[in-house]
Order: sequence, then structure tokens, then C-alpha cells
Amino acid sequence: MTYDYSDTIVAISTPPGEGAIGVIRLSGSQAIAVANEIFAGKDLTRQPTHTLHFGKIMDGNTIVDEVVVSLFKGPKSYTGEDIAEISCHGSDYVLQQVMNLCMANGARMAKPGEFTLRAFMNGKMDLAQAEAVADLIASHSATAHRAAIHTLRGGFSEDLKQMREQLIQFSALIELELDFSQEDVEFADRTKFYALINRLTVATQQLADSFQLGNVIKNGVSVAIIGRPNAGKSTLLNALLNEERAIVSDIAGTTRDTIEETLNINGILFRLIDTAGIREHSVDVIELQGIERSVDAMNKADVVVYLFDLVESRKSKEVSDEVLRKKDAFDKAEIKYVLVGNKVDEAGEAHAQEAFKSIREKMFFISAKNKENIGALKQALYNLVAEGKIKQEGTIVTNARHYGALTEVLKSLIDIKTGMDNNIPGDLISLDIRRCLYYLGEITGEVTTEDKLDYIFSKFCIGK
Ligand SMILES: Nc1nc2c(ncn2[C@@H]2O[C@H](COP(=O)(O)OP(=O)(O)OP(=O)(O)O)[C@@H](O)[C@H]2O)c(=O)[nH]1
Ligand SMILES: [Mg+2]
Repeated sequence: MTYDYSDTIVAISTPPGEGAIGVIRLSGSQAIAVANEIFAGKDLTRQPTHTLHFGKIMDGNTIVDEVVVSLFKGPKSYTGEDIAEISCHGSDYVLQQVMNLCMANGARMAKPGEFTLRAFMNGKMDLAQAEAVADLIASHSATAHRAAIHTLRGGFSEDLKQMREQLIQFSALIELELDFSQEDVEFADRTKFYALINRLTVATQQLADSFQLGNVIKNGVSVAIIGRPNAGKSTLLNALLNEERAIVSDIAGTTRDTIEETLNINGILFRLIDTAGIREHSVDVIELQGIERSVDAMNKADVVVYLFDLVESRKSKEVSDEVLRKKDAFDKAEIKYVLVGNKVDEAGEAHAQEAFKSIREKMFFISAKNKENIGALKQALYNLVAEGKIKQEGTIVTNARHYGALTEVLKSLIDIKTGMDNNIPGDLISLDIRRCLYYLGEITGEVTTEDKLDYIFSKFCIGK
């Protein structure tokens, strides 16, 4: 696909379904003229930019709707082109009619993300910022929102720009040396260059490291609640959600399939998964399938909540032995986990403290039924993924594409350093510097291809 910006695009920018208002957005050189063709009211082509106009949308002699049209003339608009936004009443039928009229008058239906693509092409924002627009629209929690706004406002781009500029300065000096290679001169101060490469390596590493958290912020943290039948897993899910979501009963094997619900803790989204109780000797086919899914959920989860019944552990030491075995297994497999003893209301705090003395600091004793100590458990889940890592300022990389490019930047920085350690010739170092600059530029879109852009923007919604 090759991009053609001479035409005018149109899309419904509000979500489908009934609403108080629905917005049709037009962008391109003919945007205002097209709106004017179907608008009964003032002559829109003669109105100043950044103004609102009340009038009717007409299909011949038929009134389609009463609307307000907003005008933004390029370059001071979202896309950098002329934009007209028609705010209609939010009926799917009305919006479709207005869309059809716009297309009958010369506008073309926009592709997904095409408004933002045009904004990028017209230099209104770089690629990292454009991608943050999609993240912002998709953000469902405070931290995801904050990360997207930071990138959208150019925070991440600024970090990268500074790195690029410093590197370009040095690269120019080294290339200058190459021009004078006969004379054996050094324009680029190697000590300073070394320090720069070290600084850039640390900064890139920090950005790349933030992706682990960024991924959590963007996609949420999956938490599998596992344990024997009747431990109270479904009761715990309900207590965490504060609603009666899952069926609870004293029949072992109540939950047959996994149930997933989201919970926001301090601005981070957790996906809680209640599973079927795992017992070793089941013969029930459905239960076995449920158990299989539980194990699967556990293996895929970011965090495991291992729940056991303190009443049972008071009866038999076998239960606490199993808890200790699980703990060792989790530690060995480097799985993030919390061990939770349930039914402390019935078993008594004294038993709990005594039976798990050796690993006390790793444990929580709760009553899921009476919602005791649930707040502390929530805080523990939050701490497992976010403690000390979420700051109010600073960039958190949430985009896998950016992370991939940062990894390449890091590799080339290491190559530059190794090259300098081994006194390799300037022209080879210069190659590594260019590779580094290339990947830095790839993030912000200074170097890109149409295929890449197609791929990136195809994931946007239509109308943005
Ligand atoms: N005393 C007491 N009973 C509880 C507590 N939590 C759950 N129960 C009871 O334990 C029984 C089992 O609870 P569920 O939540 O269904 O247990 P589960 O782990 O989901 O069980 P399965 O789905 O069968 O694997 C029910 O009768 C609950 O009322 C608690 O904190 N204290
Ligand atoms: Mg259950």
C-alpha cells in the first residue's frame, strides 16, 4: 500500500451503539468543503478555524439531523490537515446516513488509525507518541493511563532524542577522523566517548528493564488462586471482588472450570483466576478436566495464590507438609507466589502461628468468609509486582516493539564498547554507532518503512 494524502477521509469516531452524541470526523484538504455540501446553515468554507457551528445535515430536502460542526484548519489540528467534526445525535442510523453523505460528496472511508497516521506523517507527533494514543484509548487503570500520557506528551521521545543527539555528535567527530586517516589525528576524545557509551548503556538498560513492569501495567497481572477442593478459593475470589461472583459450597469440587475477573489494586489491573480444586485421586472425568485447566492456569499465571484450609492443617500435619513442599517448588521454579491459610476464624490464630512458625513472614492467615485480612493480601499482591518500581515521573516502556528496538540498541552499545576496548579502527566503530542510531530512530519513526507503519496502525480503531 502506498499512502496518498491528497484525498479526504471520513470515519465515525465514537463507539458503535446508542449514545447522546456521535461524532463523524473528516480530515483532508476537502474536509470543510465536504461538510459544507451537506450542511444547511452558515457557509462553513468561510468560517475561521477553531469555531463551532449549529445547523442541519440535509439529504436533498430531507433533514437527517441537527448537528454542531467544529472546524480546525491545518496545520493547527490533530492531523495537521483541515478537520471538520460533525457532532450528531448518537444513533447508528443517523451516523451511517451522515457517513454515506460525506462519501457521496467525495470523502473516502478512513482506515484504522489513519487520522493518527496522518498526524505522524505531518510531523504532529512521532511514532512512539502515535502508538501511545492507542494505549491511552485502551487504558483501564491509573498506571496504564499515566504511562500512556507520559509517552504521548513526548517524555519517552525526549529521552531517546537526547541519546541520539549525543551519539550523533560523536559519530560526526569519528567520521571526521576517517577523512584524515593518513594523519593519525583524534578529534573524538576517547575518554569522553567511553563515558558517554556507559551513560547510554545504563539509560537504555533502565528503559528496557521498565518493560517488565510496563507489560504488567498494560496487560494486567494474572493471579491464579489454586489449592485443594474446599479450601475456600471461590470464597476468596468473591471476597477480593467484594461480590458474589463464584458459586461457593461445602461440596468439594464445586468449581469445575476456571473463572476470571479483573480487580484494580492501587491502579494496577489484576486478573484473578479461580480454579477447580486440585486433588490427587479424582476419578470424575469432568473434575479431571477442571484440574487440568487449573494446572494450566497456574503455569501461565504471573502470580500464584496458594490457598489451604487451616482447619484441615489442624487436623493433619500432612496439609502443612504439603504447603512447605509447594513453597519449595515455587521457589525453585522462580514463580511469584503468596501462601494463604484460610478459615482462621475456625482454626484459630494460635494454631496458624504455631504450625507455620518457620515461614511466618511468607504467609497470610485470612478468613475469606468473614473478609478478614483481605486488605493485607491485596497489598501483598500489589507489592509483588510493583513495590518501589512505580514512580510518578519517568518513562515506563509498555510497548513490545519499543522493547525489541531497545534490546538492539543495547546490543550495539555493547559492541561499540567491546570495539573500543579492542582498539578496532574508527570505521568499524562508526558502523556500530550507525546501527545504534538506526534502532533509536526506529522507535520514534525517524527510520521506518510503509510496511511497518501499516502493521502498527492496523491495530488502531477506526476513527482515531
Ligand atoms: N469457616 C470458614 N469457612 C469458609 C471460609 N472460606 C470458605 N469457607 C467455606 O468452605 C467451603 C468451601 O468454600 P469454596 O469457596 O466453595 O471452596 P473452593 O476452594 O472454591 O472449593 P472447590 O471449588 O470445590 O475447589 C464453603 O462451605 C465455604 O463457606 C472461611 O474463611 N471460614
Ligand atoms: Mg470453588
